[in-house]
Formats: sequence, C-alpha cells, structure tokens
Amino acid sequence: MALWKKILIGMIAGILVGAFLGPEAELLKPIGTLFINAIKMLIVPLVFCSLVVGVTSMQDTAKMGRIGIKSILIYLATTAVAISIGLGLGTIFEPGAGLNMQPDAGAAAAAKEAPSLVSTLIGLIPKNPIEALAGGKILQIIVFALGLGIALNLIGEKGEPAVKMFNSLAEAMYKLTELVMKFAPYGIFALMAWVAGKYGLEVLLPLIKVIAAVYIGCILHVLVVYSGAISVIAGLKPVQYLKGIVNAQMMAFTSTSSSGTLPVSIRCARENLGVSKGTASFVLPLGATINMDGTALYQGVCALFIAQAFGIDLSMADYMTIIATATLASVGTAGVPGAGLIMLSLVLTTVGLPMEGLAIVAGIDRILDMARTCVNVSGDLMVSVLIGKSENELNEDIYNAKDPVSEPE
Ligand code: DAS
Repeated sequence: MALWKKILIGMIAGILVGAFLGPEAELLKPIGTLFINAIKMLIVPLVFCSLVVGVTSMQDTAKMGRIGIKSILIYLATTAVAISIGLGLGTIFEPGAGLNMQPDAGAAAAAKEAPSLVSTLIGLIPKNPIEALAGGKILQIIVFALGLGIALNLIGEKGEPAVKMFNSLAEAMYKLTELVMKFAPYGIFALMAWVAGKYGLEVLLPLIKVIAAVYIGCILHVLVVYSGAISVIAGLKPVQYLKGIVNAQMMAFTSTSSSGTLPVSIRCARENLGVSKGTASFVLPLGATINMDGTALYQGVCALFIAQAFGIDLSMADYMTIIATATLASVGTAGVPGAGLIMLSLVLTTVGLPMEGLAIVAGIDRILDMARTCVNVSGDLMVSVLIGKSENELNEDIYNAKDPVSEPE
C-alpha cells in the first residue's frame, strides 16, 4: 500500500482513537515525539548535502553560462512571489485562528526570542559553520552550503572527489528520509490521537481551509504569474502555454513527483510549447531539481496555519525569514513525493514554530503535494519558454496559429 494511504489511515485512526480516549490519548504522544525527533534528525544533513548537490549539479550551468544564470534568477524570483502568495492567503484565510493549541514551552520561548530583521540578515553568515551545523542554524547552514557548492564548482576537477562524496551522502540522506517516512503512519497516528484527544475534532475543520488556501494559491500562481510572464515577458499568447502543459500537469498531479514527470515535461515543451531540444533538456531537469514554486507557496500557507494554531505571532523579520528559507530551501527540495513536507520542518525550525504542527498537515500532505507538484512542473515549463524566447530558439508559430493546439500531444 502506498505510504500516503498508510499516513491517511494513520491520521484517521489517530483522530478516532483520540476522540474516544480524550485527554488520556496524551499517553500516545511519546510515539509521535519519536517521529518528530527522527524528522528533526534529518534536517541538517539532508539540507546541507542536498543543497551542495543542488549547486554543484549546476556545474554544467557554469559552462552553459547565460542560460543557467537566467534560469536560476527566474526560478528564485517566481519562488519568492509564490511564498508571498502563500503567506498572503494564510493571512486572509487564517486557517489556524482560534485553535489555541499549546506548544511545548521551548518552542514558544524560541518564537518570542525571534531576532529583528537586521540581526537576521547579519546572522546569515555563520562565524563558525561547524557550530551552525551542530546548532541547527538553518539559514546559516543554507548560506554555507551554497557558498561551498559554488566554491566546489570554481575549483573544477579538484572538487570532484568532494562533489562525489556529497552526492553519495545526499543519496544516503534521501534513503534515510525514506526509512524515517516508513514510520510516519505510526508517528502521525500517535500525534493525531494526542491532538484530537486534547483539542477535539474541531481541529480538523481548519485543514479544509489549508487545502483551499493552497489550491487557490496554486491556481492563481499559474494563471496570473506564469501566464503573465508568458504574455508580458515573452510577448506570447498564454492560451497555448496553458493548453500545452496539461499532460505534464496531469502527470505531476497524479504522481506528485517533478522528477517522475520530467519525460512528459520535456515532450510537452518540445511538441506543444516550441522549445528546442537543447533548452528543454537543460532547463527542465534543472528546474525539477531546484525550482519548487508550489512547494514554497504551500510552506507559506502551512507556516502561518501552524503559527495561528499555536497562537504564535510572527514578526516582519519572521515573514522575511520564511520567504528566504523557503526560497533557498526549494533549491534543496528533491522532486519526489512528500519532499516538501520534510522541507516544511526546515521552515518551522527557522522561525521557532512547533514541529507538532507538522503532523497535523502531514495527514493531508498527499492532497497538498498534488497541487504543489503541478505548480512546480508548470513553473519549469514556463521558464523553458522564457529561456527559449530569450535565446531566439522558440518556435513561435504555434503561439500565433489561429487554432492553438486543441489536443495537447
Ligand atoms: N512532490 C515534490 C515534487 O515532486 C514537491 C513537494 O513535495 O513539495 O515537486
């Protein structure tokens, strides 16, 4: 049985047991705490290794020069817009308002000590990277990993042994994540039993608002940001783009894997969007690895949901930290099912939000993953059109055809 089905069963069983046991369900919480701690155990090594691999995988980018840099700048810009849309919808919908859940004292205290915006920016550079790694200072780890990756690219062949090491460490961390996620149904069962027992079934209603906020955000991002970019930046009719990406979107929505959708994305780009083979086969794999607008938007909504649920007020510095973390962390998010949930724990840690909130959204993660992966792939395809246009390689005839592609290939 697929993991997401087991997680959903774990969530429903946990809610029923919690509703039956009431406050007694607190006895099950340690099982959930074990799962949360196992997720926390993954964050530092997973983020560090996958970011170094994400940057060094762009080694070819250096050789590709302008195409890679243009792609990465567009990726980061649209991802920052996506997370801002997520934060905006989380503020409008306020899915967690009124839940008044109690975080562990430590989490609340950490949130109260959240630093000002200036000290956050100054604190981005780690004085001691080992201390940052040991202390789980995520933004400093991200900055150090990006710097190390760029340095490894610049030293060329001398860096290859280290790049190979980080590639195998990242693979090992993906496997360890897979092993930890096998425990997810049991951990989420225990946490949902505790949550339902302590707060009652009304804790579920806000999840419907979380799903609505993420889906509305994803639809807006594709129809406004991506179509707008195709129309304003590339000067093309967006209807051809929207029709031409349907197959890739369907594959992404059902598989919840950007990497798994790559073959369909490349075919859509070449046959429906007029993108050249060279551009498609470089920009799309790069995008599937480091461009995750849907995931960033989802993280914005869920971070606010959890902050509201636990009654934790976020400062402007926290909002900026969430935008920076989610944008940079998307470089390290793998294009595989559920990767965004692990990265959400990264965002929560960075702004001191309680990790127990992760379990609440974990149960609906598959539903959210379908929408966010669909946006991730749509964004990769949009960038391939912009790059093709900027390189004067795009076959624009299909955008000017009287009857745009009716049946996408
Ligand atoms: N499922 C991931 C992808 O393939 C995205 C995510 O988990 O957020 O893009």
